[in-house]
Amino acid sequence: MRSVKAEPYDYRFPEAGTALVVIDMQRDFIEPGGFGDALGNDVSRLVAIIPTVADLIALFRNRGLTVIHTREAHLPDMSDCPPSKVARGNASVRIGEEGPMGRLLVRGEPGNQIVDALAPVEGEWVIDKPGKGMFWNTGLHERLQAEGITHLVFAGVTTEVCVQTSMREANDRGYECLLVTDATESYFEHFKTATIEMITAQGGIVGWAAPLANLAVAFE
Ligand code: C5J
Repeated sequence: MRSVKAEPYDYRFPEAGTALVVIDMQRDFIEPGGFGDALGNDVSRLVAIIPTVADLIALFRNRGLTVIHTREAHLPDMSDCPPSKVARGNASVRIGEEGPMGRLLVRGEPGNQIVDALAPVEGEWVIDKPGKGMFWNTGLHERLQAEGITHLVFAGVTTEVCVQTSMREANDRGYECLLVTDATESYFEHFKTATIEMITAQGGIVGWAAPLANLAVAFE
């Protein structure tokens, strides 16, 4: 077992049974003209974590560990997108509509791709998820179980929406979860802070949190 100095206490993980999950580092959320931008958000906070996420991916890649990338993505016919999700909010362009990078949050569109700096390499898992959480309608739990993965390290965007939802879903399924605090971001600073507090409160009710530097030390 390896051990990371984390909140609320040290996170212990078996290297072979641990996967990295990078949530939704796709152009739709990170680049101007995407879904995040269409909702009126300033995407620059999310752009800033790209180098840290790249270093985190390299840490797992170099050790030959499982790396999972998710994308919030709907089928082109939108049959996996509830009308309530399309109607929600006051977006200048809605989910499924044509934006500057193609149809928003639709599989295969340019905006639905992971940003170039973090592009998946051969052998890494790419999970298209129609929900905010990574388990609904994806078959991911079964795949993780088949690989003997028991521990999940989380990064990506946004901290309080898809990252937190996926981490809570994972916690309920019995995975031991660590959030890498400088490899996740929100459009709203206080939401990120609050999410980390919620996750680690009450003795780690959802899981653990630590910066990348602490995780890197654990791998030495
Ligand atoms: C959102 C996400 N915020 N990936 N998606 O709609 O967090």
